Amino acid sequence: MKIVVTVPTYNEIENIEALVTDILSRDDRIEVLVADDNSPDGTWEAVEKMSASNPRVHLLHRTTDRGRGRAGAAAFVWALDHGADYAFEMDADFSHHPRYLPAMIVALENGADVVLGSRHVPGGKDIGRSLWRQWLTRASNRYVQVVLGLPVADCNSGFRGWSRRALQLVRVHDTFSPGPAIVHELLYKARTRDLTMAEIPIEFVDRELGTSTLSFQTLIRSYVTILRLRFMGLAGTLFKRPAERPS
Ligand SMILES: Nc1nc2c(ncn2[C@@H]2O[C@H](COP(=O)(O)OP(=O)(O)OP(=O)(O)O)[C@@H](O)[C@H]2O)c(=O)[nH]1
Ligand SMILES: [Mg+2]
Repeated sequence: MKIVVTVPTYNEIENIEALVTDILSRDDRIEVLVADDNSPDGTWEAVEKMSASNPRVHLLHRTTDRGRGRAGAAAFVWALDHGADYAFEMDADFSHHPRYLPAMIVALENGADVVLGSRHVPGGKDIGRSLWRQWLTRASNRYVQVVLGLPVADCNSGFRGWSRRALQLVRVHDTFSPGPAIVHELLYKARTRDLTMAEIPIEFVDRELGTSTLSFQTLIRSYVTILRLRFMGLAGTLFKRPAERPS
């Protein structure tokens, strides 16, 4: 049994070493893959150093096709290529705490195809963010639920685990979202494949160290991508390689 926990990073030098160490301590079967887009702050060099002395740490050092979505998809493809039975994705800024990994692994072992770390199920929380930001999260969550018809409480969660079969069924090697909308693209594709989804309550904590890469422009682009996903679903083109489509 091999579990690969992937972490997309851009300028996370203040978080990455502590995060990787914490993730590895949660289960002996876990290996970590950091997918870094050539961060100028030395994140990838730090991971490279860790990987030299620890065979459970891996680096995907990306120098082209930058983006959180591209990095996340490439990391899942790496996990499949390296024989992962389960693959997880989580942010590097401790918003997604590794302490939830064991319960999420159990959910997959109990037969879920996809497991989400969820703020919006009983026991889940959104901590440390301004009321405005919490409202924005809830409003955008509602938008995604309605537009894509997703049967989950927290559609925006980027803290997720997948079975190998589920990643193959959503054709993770053939995604197109460049930014954060990758989480919606994969979830929507999972829905169209009738995959079962479980949600584990998490306390989502706002980042304390490092800086956010999320801009207003990225947010708007994600909302447009979500609409496009729905149209593609209706047109039956969701699973055709959409390389020529604009992002
Ligand atoms: N590889 C890669 N990772 C990225 C990129 N942009 C963001 N990330 C990572 O994606 C994860 C989520 O990014 P954040 O900046 O925390 O975005 P957010 O959680 O929506 O915003 P905050 O509320 O400010 O934390 C983090 O682990 C980032 O380091 C990118 O262009 N490439
Ligand atoms: Mg964050």
